[in-house]
Amino acid sequence: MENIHYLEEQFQARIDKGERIEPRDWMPEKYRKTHIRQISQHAHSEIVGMLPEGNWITRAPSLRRKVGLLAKVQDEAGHGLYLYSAAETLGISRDEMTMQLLTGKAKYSSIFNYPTLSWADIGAIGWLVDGAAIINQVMLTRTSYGPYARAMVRICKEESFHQRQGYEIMLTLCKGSEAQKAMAQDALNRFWWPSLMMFGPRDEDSPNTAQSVKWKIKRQTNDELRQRFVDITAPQADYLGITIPDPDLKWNEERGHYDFGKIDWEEFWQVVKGNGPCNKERIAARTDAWEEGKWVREAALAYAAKQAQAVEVKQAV
Ligand code: BYC
Repeated sequence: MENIHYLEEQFQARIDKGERIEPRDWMPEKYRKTHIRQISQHAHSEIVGMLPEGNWITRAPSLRRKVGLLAKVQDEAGHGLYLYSAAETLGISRDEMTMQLLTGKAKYSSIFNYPTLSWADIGAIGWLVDGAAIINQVMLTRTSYGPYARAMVRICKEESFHQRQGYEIMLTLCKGSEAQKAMAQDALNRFWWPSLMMFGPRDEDSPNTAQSVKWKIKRQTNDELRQRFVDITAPQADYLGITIPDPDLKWNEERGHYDFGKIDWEEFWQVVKGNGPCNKERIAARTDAWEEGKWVREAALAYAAKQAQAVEVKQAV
């Protein structure tokens, strides 16, 4: 017991000094579990996040838009893979993580349970969802667990391209016909509040924040990041000439921040619990992908076994 306390103190001292924790280093069990939870949920979000956008690849309005969207969706797959690999360094397998997603044990971001109804939604997702993701993830490039922090560096570079492609879609629509501008406004109306929810519950309702800040997993709280997102995004909406659907959104000179209205937390928890507009559809799509990929996994294993056997025979000769 004494020994554990000593190890924990040493561990906290390393974190306080700003040292990175690496896979073979001693770490408290809860630190390991928190990382498995967060990194795997982050990976699942990247993979599930491909679905609402993939929905528009065949219907992108031009070849240029199609190529851009294809590249973005492929990037999300890459992000999922780096993150699953980072989580595997903590002693969980990719199969176990997949099972946790498919059985509802592991969460993924609430935002991907909303439908993409028009092409403007692809613009709004790039602008708002990737914009929110960057704000959260730039913080994570300095997170205390080495493999996670390193994965985040590349992910953030790609997310910044995603955000720009989304904003450029919005800009084009807002400079277009009345109908196109109305489509952009409608997408903003539907994606604004769910984007604010991406940052997670209010700090006072966030059970994980205090410990995660102490371990420098999180360097800023959910509310701090949400405020930063509003401060950055409100002027961008003004530039587009469309209106954020919040009558209480107002610059507060004294605070040096935008004030904003109340988030519907009941909606957030309903979506997190599986009752959002597309939760069932998203999990069904991932379950199909898992089942349809079975033969590929089996073929890869059979091939690896055959190769290993061939090496054994060669060594025996
Ligand atoms: N949706 O104590 P809290 C992207 C859960 S971007 C669903 O504050 P924590 C992408 C939370 O897991 C999106 N669940 O938790 C972008 C916890 O439940 P459990 C992914 C949520 O972990 C564009 C409970 O609520 N980004 O991938 O300290 C295209 C209490 O919350 C949500 C990341 O995953 C939510 N929005 O803070 C494609 C970033 N919010 O686990 C893809 C990494 C909270 O105890 N993750 N919950 O059962 C994080 O930074 C943190 O995990 C969070 C939550 C800020 C999200």
